[in-house]
Amino acid sequence: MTRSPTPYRTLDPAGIRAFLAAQPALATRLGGQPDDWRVSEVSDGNLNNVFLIDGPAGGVCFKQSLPHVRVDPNWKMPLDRTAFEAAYLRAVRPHVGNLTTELLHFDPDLFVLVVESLNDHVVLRHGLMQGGDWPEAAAAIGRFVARATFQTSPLALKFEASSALLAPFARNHTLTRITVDLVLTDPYHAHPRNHWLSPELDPIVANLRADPAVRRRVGQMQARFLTCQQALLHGDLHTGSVMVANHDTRVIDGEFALPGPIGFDCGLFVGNLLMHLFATPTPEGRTRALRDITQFWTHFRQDFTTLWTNAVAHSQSGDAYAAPLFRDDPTSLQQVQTQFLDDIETDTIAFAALEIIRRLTGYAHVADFDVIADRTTRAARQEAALRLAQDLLAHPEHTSTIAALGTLAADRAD
Ligand code: SR1
Ligand code: MG
Repeated sequence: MTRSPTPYRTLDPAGIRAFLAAQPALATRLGGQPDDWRVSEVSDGNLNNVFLIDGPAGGVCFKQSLPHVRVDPNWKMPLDRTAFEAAYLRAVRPHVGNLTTELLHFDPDLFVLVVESLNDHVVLRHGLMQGGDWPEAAAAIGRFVARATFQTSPLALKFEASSALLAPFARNHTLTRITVDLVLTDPYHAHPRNHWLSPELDPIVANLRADPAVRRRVGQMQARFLTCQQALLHGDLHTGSVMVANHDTRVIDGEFALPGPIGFDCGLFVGNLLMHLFATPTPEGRTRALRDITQFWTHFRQDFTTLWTNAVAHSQSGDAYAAPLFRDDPTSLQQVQTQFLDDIETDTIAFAALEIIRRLTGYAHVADFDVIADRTTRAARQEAALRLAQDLLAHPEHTSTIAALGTLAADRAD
């Protein structure tokens, strides 16, 4: 029998109750009767409706694509993003376990995604802005990126398998277009979507756009993003895509997933930690941000290398750097690993700079600098972050490691 599709409609709280009541596993998870369930809207990102539903026995998180950008109903958008998020969870959860959320249900007609509820958690960005500290979180994100990218790359998979895994995500055109425009292009020319703290930042924005070295590096990174399909990426790994609680860190919101350069995921996370470093008003906050950047990178690099070494040793590696060539030559293996990870480090620094520039001068800003009440101080901190980003793009040879980046950023932020 063929299933007749339910026409799409945006569900309100009553519709959400009815939808969940019709799914026996979800209704059991919540317990009691639909009228007992508390439905609270917690939409925080730019794109989707998100609700938490709590019942007598437990909770779930409900997310639905809208036919437009949530924060701009005039910006129409196809609905398929939650389908990509569901596919991303299916692809990476076996490798990362509880570093992300459990997928409980996906409805392909209503574009509804239901995942486990993280009631005890806060969004990392919000927590950091309030002066909170989660000393294990950055290391956990480093492990997440290492596992999610290594295991979906041809380093771990035969080419037939990596190709079959990555191909559907190469069709995530709607959200990849957002990234190409909003992250990689718009901030470098006049575009009506751009905005910034004006007039204070007008000179630095003009200077950035007029810098030919910046233009050349941005062009290189556009090409890298679009042509270097190393692994399956999360695609939007900023501090708003991470939820934290004591001893528990989860990556959420994988709707931007696409095949791409691993340094893109690393760079977005590092770029957001750098913005927090420039925005946080206390020396202790800045020390913690620097620690988090170091922890993230150290754990990413260590875990990625260990996964790779073990895969080769057990002849379980993929078709890139194939085990028969390297199994009995640990010196060469170490050399190619170092080069591979150094290249990711270079990409990470450039993508971190691009993320800072787009979050301060493009369409979608971040709240981190809002903690600075005084406008002159806020402008000065944002200008310092933008100058750092410009220098990273114009002179990549001056700052070639995350360690050097941390030292430079701490110096400029003090
Ligand atoms: C219109 S979407 C704007 C931004 O929000 C998302 O979280 C991504 O970061 C995107 O660039
Ligand atoms: Mg998001």
